[in-house]
Amino acid sequence: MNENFTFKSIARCSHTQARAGIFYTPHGVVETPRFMPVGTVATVKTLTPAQLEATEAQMVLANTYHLHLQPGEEIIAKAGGLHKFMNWKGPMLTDSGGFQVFSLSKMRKISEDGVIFRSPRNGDIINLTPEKSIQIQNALGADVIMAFDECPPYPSDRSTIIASTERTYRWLERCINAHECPQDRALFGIVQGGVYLDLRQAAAESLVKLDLPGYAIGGVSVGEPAELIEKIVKVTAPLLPASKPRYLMGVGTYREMAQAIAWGVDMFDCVIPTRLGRHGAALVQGERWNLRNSRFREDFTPLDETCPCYTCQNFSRAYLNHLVKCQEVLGYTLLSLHNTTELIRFTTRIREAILSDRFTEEFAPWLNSTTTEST
Ligand code: PRF
Ligand code: ZN
Repeated sequence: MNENFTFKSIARCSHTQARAGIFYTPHGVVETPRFMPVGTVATVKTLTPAQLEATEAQMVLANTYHLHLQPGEEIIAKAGGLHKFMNWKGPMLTDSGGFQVFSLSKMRKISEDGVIFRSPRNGDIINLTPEKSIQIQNALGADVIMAFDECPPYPSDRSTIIASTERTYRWLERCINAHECPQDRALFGIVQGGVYLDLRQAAAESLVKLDLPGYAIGGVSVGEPAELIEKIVKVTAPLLPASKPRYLMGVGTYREMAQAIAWGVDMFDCVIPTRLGRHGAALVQGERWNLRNSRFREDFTPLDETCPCYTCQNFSRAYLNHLVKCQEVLGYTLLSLHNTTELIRFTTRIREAILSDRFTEEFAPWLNSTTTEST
């Protein structure tokens, strides 16, 4: 057992598999369930670290793919690692880059060895392998690093997913061999398997045997219908060890998080709060509002009266409407600050409900309904 990365479950819901826990890392704790903001290029877009801290963010993400392209891991290592480089003192996690190569680069070739692609920045040929991804992530120095995996598109036929899931397993073995400092950095495995529940189950079972310090569910929210996401999580999460953190990658809508928590998931990440913020939109009590809308022109109330964030405590909807109409940077910062606070607060409210065993009562609207709206 790795004492630097223990996970303690401190309360269980009596109706679902939801749990409240504490994940200990060398840079502090993550109180779960919890939403993790995404800082792709070592910045959570538009927010200073002080503003980020005010959202009650604990663990923050960054991306191997982007940071390898710019500024390069050598520079970040020279700065003393990601924490020092970006001045984030709390826990950090880096994604392995595989998923980003698949979703962001056009010219790519995948083989048993890894993925070869052209840098969108300068056209250089880049060869990203499991070993290279781990080497980059070790140089970046986050607390949690992710296995290099293949995230196939939806839909993919069964034989494609079988081959891809098997390769992801072989890549995981190579990641484990390449990982040099397991006391300082926890390597999480990623369960793939597409929408085929038996393949998900087989992948989960073989990954669990490797006794990693944490497990993620990947390959969801890639365009499949919402009901399928819940089915995949329902089958996969309970197979992952109760004594380790469970992380659902790239998921961060209210409904998907609430449902996944009910199946025992602890951690989430998504670019939604900052992306919406930069598009002039706000998450308000489960809805998405476009602040450009003229209905806000003379609305001098706060975005959300119940929200403790700096934006809601100090500014009106009318002012936010004005800022986004003028495309002022402050508007995007204030909205990103609110949206990030809102999603973290949603997961901490769920955590408190689990602690008092009122999760299913208090969050029934998110758990029962099967409508497909996407907030
Ligand atoms: N793998 C990795 N990162 C990811 C995903 C994945 O499958 C997803 C899928 N939702 C988001 N981010 N490595
Ligand atoms: Zn707010």
